[in-house]
Amino acid sequence: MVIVNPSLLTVGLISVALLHANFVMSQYDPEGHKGTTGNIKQVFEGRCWDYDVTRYIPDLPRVTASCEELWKLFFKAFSYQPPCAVALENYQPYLRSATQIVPRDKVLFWSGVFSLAHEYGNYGRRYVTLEDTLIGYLANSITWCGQSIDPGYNVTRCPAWDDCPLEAAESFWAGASMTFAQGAKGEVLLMLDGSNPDKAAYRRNSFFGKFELPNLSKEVTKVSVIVSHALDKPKIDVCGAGSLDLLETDVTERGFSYVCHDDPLAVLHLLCADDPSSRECKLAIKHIRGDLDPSKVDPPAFNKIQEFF
Ligand code: NFD
Repeated sequence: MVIVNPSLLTVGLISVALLHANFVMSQYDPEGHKGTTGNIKQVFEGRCWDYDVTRYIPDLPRVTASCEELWKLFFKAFSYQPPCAVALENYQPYLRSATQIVPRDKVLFWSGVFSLAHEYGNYGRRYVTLEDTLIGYLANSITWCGQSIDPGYNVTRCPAWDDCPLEAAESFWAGASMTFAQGAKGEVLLMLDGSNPDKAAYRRNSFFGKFELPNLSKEVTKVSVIVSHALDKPKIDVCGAGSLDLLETDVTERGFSYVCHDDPLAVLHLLCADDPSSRECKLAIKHIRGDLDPSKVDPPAFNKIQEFF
């Protein structure tokens, strides 16, 4: 029988964590090699019209360029070109025309936690991600690449990002990430995955590490980090150790202040809403109701209480 110090248990229960499969959901399918998304022009322009009507985020400035103009600039950047040789600069006219400056203290970056970050940001209402801005919204989760012959884009197969250094979509996201970081102001938030056995939470070669952190504007004061952990899974990367140590160094060397929180309650509650039957969420519920027998529960993997926001 495991005897648990009740105060330890209390603290541990509150530091419940996250899941991998659920919050690492994004559009990337390594085996996919799909061609350019069907009806890409209509999808792009339709999204653009809809962004102004139903997706409009009150604090973000409206873009003056028309949806047709934006499509032309985006298409020109990669069409009729080899898919592996699209320079970041090609997207500059589109990026310049579609840029919106995000209000101070509202920018949210993420690595490995696509779904969770967008849920936490409430799709632009609490925090604004690149994909909540028009630049990212129009391109998110679609595939594209060029070819020299008509119609100028390949409908059957686009290379994987890892197959070539300047893949059409990878160059886009690099340029978009830089632009997004250059416009950030005040305190920025970064959400990371602390439960991936194959990828460190912070990597210098991630888009965040390569294109966002190095391009943060001088108007940024602080980088506030949330490390999320999959519910009932080992906590591999935590604040103050491993890759988070490296992140603190990289952030403070650039003159920003740094703070890091493992599994803040607001994030934990989101995870428990998706997976209330996980062991950690069930324990938390029992604890809240006061009907937990401490002698029957193993201590959690780490014991930090995080009161955050
Ligand atoms: P990540 P991160 N091949 O989760 N952002 O820090 C293909 F095809 O590791 C947004 O690198 O975090 N896709 C988007 C890949 C894309 C590959 C890039 C690969 N080898 C950057 N590697 C976006 N919305 O798609 C990674 N990906 C794709 C900006 C895959 O879709 C955001 O502002 C994965 O979900 C955010 O702050 C996504 O790239 C940061 O950079 C992110 O990879 C996230 O890039």
